[in-house]
Amino acid sequence: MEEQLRRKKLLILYASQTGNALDAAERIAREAERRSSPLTLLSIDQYQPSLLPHEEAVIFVVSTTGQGDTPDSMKVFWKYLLQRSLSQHWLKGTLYAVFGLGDSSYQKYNFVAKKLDKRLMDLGGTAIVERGLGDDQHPSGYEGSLDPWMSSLWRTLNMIKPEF
Ligand code: FMN
Repeated sequence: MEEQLRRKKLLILYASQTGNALDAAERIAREAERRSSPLTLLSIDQYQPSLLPHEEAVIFVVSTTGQGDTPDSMKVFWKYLLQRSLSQHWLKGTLYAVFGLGDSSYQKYNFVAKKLDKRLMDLGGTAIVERGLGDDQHPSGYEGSLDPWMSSLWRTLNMIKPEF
């Protein structure tokens, strides 16, 4: 039953307050399509978090807003993930990658991506690559780190999951 629920495709979930994380997620999706990887692209509030353990590989693209706060669209998802009843094996077998969008002039720089990455790891998920952090202060904006991060993501995915 569990195996049936597992979809052999890449899931890209984004959480954006003003649109940048959506743009970044669309770039990742276009690159996945170019590589003929079947994928689903969704805003995180369109996704049922209880299904996460059934996914094979999930890419999160999340921005930080307010003072280190999650975008509004991520509130329900984040609350779900913080439940103490979830075990440290909950995401065993699920690959994930996190790309964050933030601004290093804020004290809580990329707080949401950092917190999400840690929580996914604590729940037993396996990081495909080290989290990527986009910075508005970079001369090329978040794209300055998105490009090298994507290269490393595809290179590693290719090795561990050639079907992606
Ligand atoms: N970036 C951070 O790293 N930490 C913050 O606490 C933070 N707060 C922000 C608050 C506001 C009101 C705005 C406009 C931006 C803030 N940022 C912060 C920068 C955004 O994360 C960055 O501009 C990002 O690209 C926005 O992505 P989005 O359009 O997908 O929401």
